[in-house]
Amino acid sequence: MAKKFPENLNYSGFDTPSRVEADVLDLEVTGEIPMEMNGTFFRVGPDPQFQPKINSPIFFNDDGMVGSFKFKDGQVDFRSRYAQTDRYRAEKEARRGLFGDYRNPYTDDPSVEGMIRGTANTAVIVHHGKLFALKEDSPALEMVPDTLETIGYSDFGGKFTSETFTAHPKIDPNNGELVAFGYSAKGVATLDTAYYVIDRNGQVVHEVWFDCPRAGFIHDFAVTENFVVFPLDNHTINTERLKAGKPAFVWQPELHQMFGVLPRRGEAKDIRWFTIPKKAFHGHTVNAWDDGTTIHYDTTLADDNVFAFFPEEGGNAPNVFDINNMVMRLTFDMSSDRTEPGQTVIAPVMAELPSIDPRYDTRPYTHAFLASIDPSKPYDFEKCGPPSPNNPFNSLMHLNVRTGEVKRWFAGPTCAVQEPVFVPKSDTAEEGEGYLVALVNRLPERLSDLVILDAQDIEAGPIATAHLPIRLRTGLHGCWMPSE
Ligand code: V55
Ligand code: FE
Repeated sequence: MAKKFPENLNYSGFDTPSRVEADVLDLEVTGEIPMEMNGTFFRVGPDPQFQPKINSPIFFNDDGMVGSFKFKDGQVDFRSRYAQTDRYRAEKEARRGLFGDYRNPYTDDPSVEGMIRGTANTAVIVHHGKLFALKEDSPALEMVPDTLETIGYSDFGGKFTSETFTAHPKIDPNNGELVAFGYSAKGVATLDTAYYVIDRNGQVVHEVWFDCPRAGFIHDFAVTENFVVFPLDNHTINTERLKAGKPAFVWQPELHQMFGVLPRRGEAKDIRWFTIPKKAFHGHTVNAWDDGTTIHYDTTLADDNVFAFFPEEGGNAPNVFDINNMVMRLTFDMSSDRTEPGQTVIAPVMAELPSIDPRYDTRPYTHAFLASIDPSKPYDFEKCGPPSPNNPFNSLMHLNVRTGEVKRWFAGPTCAVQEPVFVPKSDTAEEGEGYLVALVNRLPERLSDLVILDAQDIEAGPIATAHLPIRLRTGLHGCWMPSE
């Protein structure tokens, strides 16, 4: 019998389940879409196909819904499709939720025992002409870029044997390599971590297995010309917790943030662990580069547990809106025995979900773009209700990482912004010369807009806004695929 969705912050307001797959040709546009924008903006976020098997407070556990905005000749076409994971297909067949809590197979229906639990809801990337929808507890799910049809989980020619694939692989623009890893690579709560280099044709060319010092989140990582850095945060997971039905991860700040540094073509014996001995929560990698011996790793860093749904043992967690977050540069000196990275503040502002010019990934760079909270700006509580912790951002931000200069565009008192993605103007354009695309949640109208800004002048506001006739729930990460 059909039931209502549980009363739950994640299923209310703008994030009410949508469950709509759509095709909308030639979106209505205010302003002018630049004619040189030829390509597709992909994005993904959670949107449950069915009422969940259990009522859980974790926003990260619903089916991935992939959206594409295809830009051509000044027009934009929208399409959305579910990422058809094994889980999605099993539940569709059963016509109900079969999978239980986040990262907890012990809460599943017995009929799905041993099945890949991934939702493919966290990030999308394009590599060797293929679109991959990613969830860090599962392999990469291959989809067709043009149609958003699902092919299935990929093992990259049989050589990718890790059970998991990060949601934040990096593509090196200099050689086309896809640099990736999986943690809990031999199953949930295992220490095994697998690192892979996949060449521009999708073939695995380097593989390293190592054990992490503890089983915890490694959500993002950093890649430079000569090194990779694995940031291990303060949340840990173990099977006793899962069997007891507790939240999968527990926040243990006394363990401190750890960073495993490996030469990009290194072996397991080469890994060196660094520690930041204070309470902190690293979010996403902005970019990283090295000069041969020193690694510069730019990241967002908060001063407390951003995942309130994974609290301390006993349930203690801060209010998300009280946490201080900033953009930091961590420096790892590989020529000394120091085990603490240097830490300098690039910008002391609340900003997350960074994007850079992809042609500068893994190399020295200047420009970063993020979603941000500008606390000086108003919020229309009356029209919008309480701000959602799933999407607290009211502004897009351009950060010059060399000077620390910040420019922002405020989306308005009834809007929230999602992750911006940078689109280069052309192959030969200078760094940062291009456009910024981002979804705007129009909260009272419950509709979504896609804004397009001149990345070098975001304070001027959108040069074009494509209006969707539907609402796209708060999502996570996106990417741009040029048409050639
Ligand atoms: C994150 C997001 C996830 C997840 C683990 O933002 C970490 C971090 C959307 O799913 O499963
Ligand atoms: Fe992420």
